Amino acid sequence: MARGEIVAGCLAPHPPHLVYAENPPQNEPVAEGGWEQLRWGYERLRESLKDVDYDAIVVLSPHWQTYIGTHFLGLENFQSLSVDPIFPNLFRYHYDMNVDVELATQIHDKAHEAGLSVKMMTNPDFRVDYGTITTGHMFRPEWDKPLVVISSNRSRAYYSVEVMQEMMMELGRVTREAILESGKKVVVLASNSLSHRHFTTESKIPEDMSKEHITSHAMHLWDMRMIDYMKSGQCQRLIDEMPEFTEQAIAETDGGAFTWLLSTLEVPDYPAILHGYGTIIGTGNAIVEWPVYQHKGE
Ligand code: 2X7
Ligand code: FE2
Repeated sequence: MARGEIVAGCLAPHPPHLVYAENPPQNEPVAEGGWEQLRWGYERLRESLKDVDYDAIVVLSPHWQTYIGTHFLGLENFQSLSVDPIFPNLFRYHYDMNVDVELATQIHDKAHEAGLSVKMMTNPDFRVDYGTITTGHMFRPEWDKPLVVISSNRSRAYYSVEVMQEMMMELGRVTREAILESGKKVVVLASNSLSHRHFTTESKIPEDMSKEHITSHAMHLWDMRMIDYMKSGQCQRLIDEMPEFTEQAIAETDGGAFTWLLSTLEVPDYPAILHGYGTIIGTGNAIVEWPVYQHKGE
């Protein structure tokens, strides 16, 4: 069997506002647009990968929170209505999602062998979190590729950012190994915002873009610093500064997805492609691609 490969890795944030503003048939609320900078960013990401061949999408979402170990969706199909608990006015999405259970089990088993606490989630009534669904929809609205969905074990909340990083570096390493052994071509996605300080009230028309901006200059500076490292291929600095960034920018990197992503890509030293940056209810969001397919054989 040919060796598998990770063809690309992406930072692919999941504010439900993006799906709301797109008005897809699966979502009940209706919007007059909004957050175009980010939605155009997702368009550019999809365009960039349109000729890249892959079999499955592996995503880690901070909104599937499992406090005892890392869990993996473990059934072939999940269908239900997903409602955002904070923004039920924006996100009531009817999803129908297929899972690559074989690959999920391979990653699960590798993680188990490495001593990580893991579990396959096989409850047919389980409701998939809105982070996974929003990233899944914005990355590939056709839903025609199977997903592997990985939970966030919140080790930052139980221990510290440093412990979280160690665990996510290891989870990323075994994810990569399992993918290479699987023979499959895969895209890996970290579903998270950067700075994550929200406004505490919503404007009357949520998509009124005259009200949208970053919550503070400090958050902006942190986001730009991290993006600069991505664009200049300095991912080790991202890892090194993740503790300060996560704490000072209240960043959604606390869920471990970004550290895990960088580890699956072996902490790249080549430039990432920034497809878009924008704020959503004050949080900072970047759509970024590491085009591994361009660096084959290096
Ligand atoms: O989950 C989110 C998020 N990360 C950022 C902004 C708004 C809503 O939901
Ligand atoms: Fe979030």
